[in-house]
Amino acid sequence: MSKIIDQAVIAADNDKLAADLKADYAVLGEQLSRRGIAIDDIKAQASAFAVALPSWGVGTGGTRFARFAGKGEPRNVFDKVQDCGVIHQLVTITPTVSPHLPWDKATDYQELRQHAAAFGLNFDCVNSNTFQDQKGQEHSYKFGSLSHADAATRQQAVDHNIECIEIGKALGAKALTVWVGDGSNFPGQQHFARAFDRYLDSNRKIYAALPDDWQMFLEHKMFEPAFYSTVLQDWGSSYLAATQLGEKAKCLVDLGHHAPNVNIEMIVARLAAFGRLAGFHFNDSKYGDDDLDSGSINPYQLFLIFNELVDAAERKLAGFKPEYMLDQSHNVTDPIESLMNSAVEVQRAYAQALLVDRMALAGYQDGNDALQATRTLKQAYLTDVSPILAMARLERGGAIDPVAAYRASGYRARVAAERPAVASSGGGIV
Ligand code: LRH
Ligand code: MN
Repeated sequence: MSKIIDQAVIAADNDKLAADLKADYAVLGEQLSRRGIAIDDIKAQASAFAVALPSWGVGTGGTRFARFAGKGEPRNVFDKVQDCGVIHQLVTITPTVSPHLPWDKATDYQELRQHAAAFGLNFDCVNSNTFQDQKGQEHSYKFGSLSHADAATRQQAVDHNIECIEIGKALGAKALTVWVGDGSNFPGQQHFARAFDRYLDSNRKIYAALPDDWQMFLEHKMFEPAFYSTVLQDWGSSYLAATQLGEKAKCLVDLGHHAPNVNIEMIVARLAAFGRLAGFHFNDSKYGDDDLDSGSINPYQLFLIFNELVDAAERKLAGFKPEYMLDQSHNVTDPIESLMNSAVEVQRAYAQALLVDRMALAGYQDGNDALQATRTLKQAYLTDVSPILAMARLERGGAIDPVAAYRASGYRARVAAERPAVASSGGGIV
């Protein structure tokens, strides 16, 4: 595996931090053993944790108002994959990249696959895009795509998704995520039932093109770009659609696609219980689909979601194999630093959830001891698992402090010199 960052730079930074880390790890190990928990077991599970990187997340993001390009913006999917390689080298828990088409179109996908493999990366779930019109496109998606009133426009969107499956097969992916912005801005503009029927009919054609070992992830979203109704607006609509399509269709939960204060952890518990939890697009938000860094606004919600996931795994629910992906927009930070930090914050929530005393919790729940029940969760959440996560990184050849090692490497300055500067532009998330 070729190392993009000089391993000596990482080693030098680790050498400064290793002694303190070993001391902190020992102290935490002592604390956990008093709770009947073997710290090395938690480290082993945290070490095996993995979350996929969004190819579109390594470029600076923007809003509808503006996008302020950063230095060394990736020029193409090969640059994006190299930047993902830097992230994986330093945090060691992001072995896959989720591509987005046509943003990541290439002429030779075998070459792209080998390029990724050189950095220890594989390709994960492919994302289609029928929420923008491409140059020379025959039919516009202005009034929707898979649910469009016009059959030729729907067929064009179906064909694009089938092309994404073909490209995904060449990249070694095993799933397709379908998010559509289809909806309406005015009451009466769209017939809710007919639009949903058209959406289902189009997805049946995509579903029929799935290889046997593939899955199809339906991504619901409350609003934006439509501001009155969205065809796949909530988890209920997604569950209905998935159960109409077949076993290979599941419901993907993007944390930012819910109204503020929605109990997302309960949605996760429901979808897991009925075998339709596809996985996640992790991010954080305070108002809308803000696509902020995971764990940056509401880390307790992220923990509560993983509390449900660990519970589901321990209860060995049928078909429970969720895919973990980040889906964020980095408008004011170095995307590589944000993605490294976010991957670790998602891993942190998982490790904290492993510390929950589930026997005690079940007892308090069955005994209606609400206070002791919630304190049992808080004890796990309030445990600083940083030494476990850092020790796992160190033992896998990563950085104890990924951001410090990254900054010491001068990688951003290096690619800024190699890659032509990109002018800031009008709106758009990428
Ligand atoms: C829609 C979404 C979807 C992606 C896009 C980049 O808001 O979450 O997952 O296709 O962002
Ligand atoms: Mn998403």
